[in-house]
Amino acid sequence: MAMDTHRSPVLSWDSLVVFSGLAALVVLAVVAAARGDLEAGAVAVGFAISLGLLRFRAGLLGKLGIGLLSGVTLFFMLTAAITNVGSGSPVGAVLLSGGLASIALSGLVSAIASLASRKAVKGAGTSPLYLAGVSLLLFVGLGAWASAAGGPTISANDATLVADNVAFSRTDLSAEAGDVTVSLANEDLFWHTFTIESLEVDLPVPVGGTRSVTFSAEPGTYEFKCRIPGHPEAGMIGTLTVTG
Ligand SMILES: [Cu+2]
Repeated sequence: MAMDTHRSPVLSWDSLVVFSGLAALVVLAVVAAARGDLEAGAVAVGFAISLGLLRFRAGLLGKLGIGLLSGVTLFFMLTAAITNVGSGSPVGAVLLSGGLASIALSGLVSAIASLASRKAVKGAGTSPLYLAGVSLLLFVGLGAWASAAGGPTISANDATLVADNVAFSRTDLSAEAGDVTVSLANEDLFWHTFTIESLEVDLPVPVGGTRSVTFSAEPGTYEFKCRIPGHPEAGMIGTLTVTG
């Protein structure tokens, strides 16, 4: 064999950055198109721009962009996947968030490794392959865990809300005084909350998840909102009327 393995590694950090960026772009674009999810579309555009920037200045800005977007995606998707499993969400919701978390893990680490080795000799041997393997294991592990954890458990509720495309399905809720239960299903790719500050109610709901909260309320009107910055301004705000 005359092949020089140092000069043609099986998988380099540089190529893993590109693979991860492309994979994230494709998954996010499909989610954006299939669900009409504006935030997923925005992040997909970010990955597309970063991939384009890889062509300039030795890829510095592109790698920074992919690393940064991957880091944010990893944080949100991994916490979403784990809490989804913990609350028995559908396997599909766990696989979507788990898959994105896996892709983002590989994008983040390969971008850091690639940036760190910019001035060193290119070609990192088998380390990128190990990382790709670890990402795949994370994905398979989350999927298996979700399958074993069983289906969703949704109880009867006084009020049921859906968050879709940075909007609540209803902005007027009513309930009788006493114990009030509200459940929120999040059909977007990013977190939303059901928050009533005056009652100290705060229910974070991850991607694809459904959560319920029970609180006691006296007769009156209460403002509820999603406390993610920018979301109340986008219209995620409403009124709960409690009658005696
Ligand atoms: Cu929100």
